[in-house]
Amino acid sequence: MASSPPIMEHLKDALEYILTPSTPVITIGLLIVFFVPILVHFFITRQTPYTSLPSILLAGPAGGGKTSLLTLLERGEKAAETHTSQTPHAVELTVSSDAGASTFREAAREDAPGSHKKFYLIDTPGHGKLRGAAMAQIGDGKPSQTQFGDSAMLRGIIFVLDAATLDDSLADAATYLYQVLLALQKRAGSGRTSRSPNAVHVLIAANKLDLFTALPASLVRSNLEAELGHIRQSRSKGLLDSGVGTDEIGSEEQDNWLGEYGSEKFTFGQMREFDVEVDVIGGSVLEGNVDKWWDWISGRI
Ligand SMILES: Nc1nc2c(ncn2[C@@H]2O[C@H](COP(=O)(O)OP(=O)(O)O)[C@@H](O)[C@H]2O)c(=O)[nH]1
Ligand SMILES: [Mg+2]
Repeated sequence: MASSPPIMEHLKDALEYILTPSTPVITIGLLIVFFVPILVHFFITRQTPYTSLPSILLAGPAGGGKTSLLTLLERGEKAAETHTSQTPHAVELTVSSDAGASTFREAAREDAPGSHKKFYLIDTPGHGKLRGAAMAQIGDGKPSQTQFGDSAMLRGIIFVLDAATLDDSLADAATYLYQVLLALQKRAGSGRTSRSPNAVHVLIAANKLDLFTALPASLVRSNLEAELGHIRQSRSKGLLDSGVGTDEIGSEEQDNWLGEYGSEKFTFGQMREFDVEVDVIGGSVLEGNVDKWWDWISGRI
């Protein structure tokens, strides 16, 4: 019985070896300490699909400058001739929290200081019959997969319009904007019963201010508000004229009323009740004057 069983001997040896400070043991220990977290990180980021990026949607009538804006932001240079978009198209862009950057190009550089956040910028066709693509991206606030990820990740809508021809195209632009705002209003309403969707704000980008016929942002705002008021009025005319009191009008009628129910004039401020903030800012893609729009995007992401 002098010799203990060989297994115990081996165990004792192994234990002694591990507990004695030696280069290989320390090296293996350090390797584990350093690489396990890195491996875990890669494992987790692999599992998170790209589709979880927040997104900004470009909408607005055809010819407003959506595709030119997307190209400018993507390449940082003036757009070549664009062609009429038939299908939605998205690019991945980066905003940085660099407060010192004076232009969007500086703030969007990969090596800009500050923290970086990626997002999708989604271009959609503006032609009347193809507007369903933009409306599908807005969704109803419930998580639903669209072509560019979850519609619940939508953070903002840039409604680009041509401020130089707005006088002639006001009715068409306002009709489209009405659709967009009503969809957002319904989206916010649907959230009241369940999980509230993230607020989606709207930037009305009054583009082409380089042209001398262009209306300033303040006029674009008041013209649109007035036209949206007319559209709202004509859509509900049948019911309001029939002399039925507001209580007797079905809730469906209230659901389809944009802004404050029963109000005479429409203002963008009425959308605040539905968590929709509307800004009107002028700019020009042609002159690269889009920094204020870029700041607005940075604030949404
Ligand atoms: N003068 C001027 N023209 C512009 C500006 N931005 C875009 N355009 C032109 O407007 C036209 C329509 O632009 P596009 O990006 O295709 O509009 P989209 O239909 O909204 O995608 C193109 O010929 C552009 O060159 C601008 O700021 N000023
Ligand atoms: Mg286009």
